[in-house]
Amino acid sequence: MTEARHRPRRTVGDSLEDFERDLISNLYYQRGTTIESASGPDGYHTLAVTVRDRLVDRYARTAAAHYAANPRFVYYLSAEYLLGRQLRQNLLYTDTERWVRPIAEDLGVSLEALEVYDVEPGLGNGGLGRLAACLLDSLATLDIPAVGYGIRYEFGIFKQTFRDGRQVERPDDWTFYGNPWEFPAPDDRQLVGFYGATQPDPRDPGGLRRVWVPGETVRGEPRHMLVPGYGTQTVNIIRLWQARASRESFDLARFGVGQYVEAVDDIVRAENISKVLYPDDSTEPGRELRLKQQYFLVACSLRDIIRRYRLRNSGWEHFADKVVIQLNDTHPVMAVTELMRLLVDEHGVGWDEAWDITRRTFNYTCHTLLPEALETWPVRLLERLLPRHMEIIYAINHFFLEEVRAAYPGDTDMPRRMSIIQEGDERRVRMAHLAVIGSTAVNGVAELQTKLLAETTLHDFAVLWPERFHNVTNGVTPRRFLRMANPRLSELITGALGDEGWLTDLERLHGLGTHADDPDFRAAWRAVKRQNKGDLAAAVERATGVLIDPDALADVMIKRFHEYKRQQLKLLHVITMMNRIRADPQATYVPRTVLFGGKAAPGYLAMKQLIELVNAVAGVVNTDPVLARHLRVVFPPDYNVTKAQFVIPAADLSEQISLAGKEASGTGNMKLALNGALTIGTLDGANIEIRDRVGADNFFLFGMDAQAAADLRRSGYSPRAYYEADFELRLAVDTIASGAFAKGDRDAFAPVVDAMLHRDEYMALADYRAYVDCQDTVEQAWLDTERWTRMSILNTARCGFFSSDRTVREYCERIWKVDPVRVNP
Ligand code: GPU
Repeated sequence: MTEARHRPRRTVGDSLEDFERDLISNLYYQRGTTIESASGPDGYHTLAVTVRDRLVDRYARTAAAHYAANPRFVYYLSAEYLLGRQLRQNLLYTDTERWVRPIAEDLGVSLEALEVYDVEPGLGNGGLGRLAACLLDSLATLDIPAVGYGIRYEFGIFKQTFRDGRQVERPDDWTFYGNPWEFPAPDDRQLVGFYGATQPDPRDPGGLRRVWVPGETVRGEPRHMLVPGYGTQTVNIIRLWQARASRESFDLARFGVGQYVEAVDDIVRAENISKVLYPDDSTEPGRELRLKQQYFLVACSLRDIIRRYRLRNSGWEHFADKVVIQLNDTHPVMAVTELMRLLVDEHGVGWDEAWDITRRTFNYTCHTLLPEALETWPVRLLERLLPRHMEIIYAINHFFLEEVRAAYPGDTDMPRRMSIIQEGDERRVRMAHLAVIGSTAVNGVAELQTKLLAETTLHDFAVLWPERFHNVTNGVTPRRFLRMANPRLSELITGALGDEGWLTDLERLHGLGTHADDPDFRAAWRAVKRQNKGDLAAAVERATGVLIDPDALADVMIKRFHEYKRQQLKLLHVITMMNRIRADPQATYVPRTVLFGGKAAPGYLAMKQLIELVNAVAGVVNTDPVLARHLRVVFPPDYNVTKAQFVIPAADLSEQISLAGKEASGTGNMKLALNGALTIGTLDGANIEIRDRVGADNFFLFGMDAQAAADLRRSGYSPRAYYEADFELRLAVDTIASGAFAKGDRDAFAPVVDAMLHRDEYMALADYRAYVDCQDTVEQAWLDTERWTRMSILNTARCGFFSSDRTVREYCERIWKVDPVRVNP
């Protein structure tokens, strides 16, 4: 076992010459071409694998160190990951960009030109998926032994395009050019069963152990991607499962009689499981294939976790000491029943011992306060698709309800409320209840949400088991969202603080506080923002054809379209600005660019109409010479992680205007504040914690708090009353109703108007006046350039808390109880 045999490539002592030699060799032997005839994809792929190989070396050493230490591992189960582009990140993490630049220059190609082939894996919808990616980044950076498990969707989140302003979805064929970042591991494939029936196990007559004979089996083949830590040797992995038909699926009999297409029916059905990501954010369509995806992820991952456990351990008594599994929302919660099934049915562990192991292994993160986002599955569907799991759920529920009855003797309502089974015309399984019952720790993702969870959604559980409930406020990785997204600001920060230590110790940004009063530093700060805005203006022009003024206030609302996030409120403000300019075109106005970014779920018709309206308003504003002098509205399509990295560094104003009590946390709010944008926001989610840290003077607060919103709803909310009482609001709504954004067609946006005036589920009209007045305060602050700059610097300086390194440290200490394992160079 010589070093050389295990380490064909040395990253220590690696040089520009080594790198260049590897590049040429990879181009030649992997792409079968030469510099003279290489295409763009050839160049990208070659650079990618050359950088990747540096990480492979670290990964091999990480795996060896983990094997030797046999540590406790964190397994993160998530149906979504939004990793973002890989090339720049891996250049940064291997510190090889300094070589690639001169080599590329030599060859007459630019890194930027190659980067167009670096397609981000869009394996998620929004905040939940991006959080998973940030946590994995921080886990590796903190040297925590961890594996992320997910699904390798063949098609990720759809590409958003606009046709006549309407959202049109196109498939995201993200592996079209191949994906140089992943490694297939077919040896670690797993078989997953569906359907079929259960029968008694002769080894346990009349007992809880049973045999499940599935009616369909599907293979899961893993591929992994490397997840490097920053400033450390650790490289962890994320394992993504792809569904493949099992060998028996090919119907030779049919093929033999000429039914070639029918012969592959089962193959197609099996492989459909990982075909496409469900494009719903926070609201579940509840379809059978989605449940199949969830169980597929869970079944493959648990078997893999057990396989890994058994590499160094035997028996079950240490399982929960070596394994901790984090359930990212309810999507992977079937893992609780699957682990019970594996232990009891397949490994013959007694029920009580299996339950103890299971409960000690799992923890659950809840990312919502919306009741409709808490998944439930029809009992009848589960009985058919996963008959054994349904039996196990009944058994778990039985023992649990005994506990509830013992705790509340004589109370018949409590067992009904807490039961895993929701009774009614269609009986359903409440996945959140199963998650809480099957976990050691349950956490919310910001202080307010955790508090409201314990007071409302999960109140009964918080009373029964207060010790299970925790808050772990979300965070974001400063590597991607500050260093990579905003290199200019990063350089300024590093210059001011003396070194790059802040990249892994973000609280050091506090050191910028003293520079906030230095006029030269402020000027430099403004210059960075101005340059970033110039870059954004160029990108926006390319994407939309609309010219924007880099000196205008850049007001951004970037997030999924959802009623509770209240893009409609932002739009009412835009229309109010329009109406004011029209009423008095000679007055002076603060020039403003309003940038929207975000997708709507394809089935979410109200939000698709709102997108259409945003585009229609943009069309009117940008082409009206009077309006366009002061105001521009842009909506670059297909907002994703890559675009976030462009927009965030250029933002002056961050719109975080959800109805208080609805946004669990938000993470875009953190990214924007960290990049020096000032927030206009409600007391919702992590906005509250941002404001607490940056200071009330450096945050534009408006609107009802969660209590006021709940009170108003209870007292009977009437949007119409607000409409009638406020002249500007009435004018804004009437402008939409008049057909002004639809060439006079009054019907075009009637449903939007109708929803505002008659339902307004998230009470945008009630917060309108406070919001518009607060926007006036924003403009006053903007006019005082020095003051604004100071506020901006202080936002960055005081947002160190929102590093996902801090988030992961809290999970490690309070929930996972894991320690780092260092990897030697
Ligand atoms: N979130 Br539930 C999603 O992005 N998708 C979901 O299905 C659910 C929650 C978001 C929350 O809306 C957001 O407030 C939070 O910051 C994010 O998860 C990460 O916790």
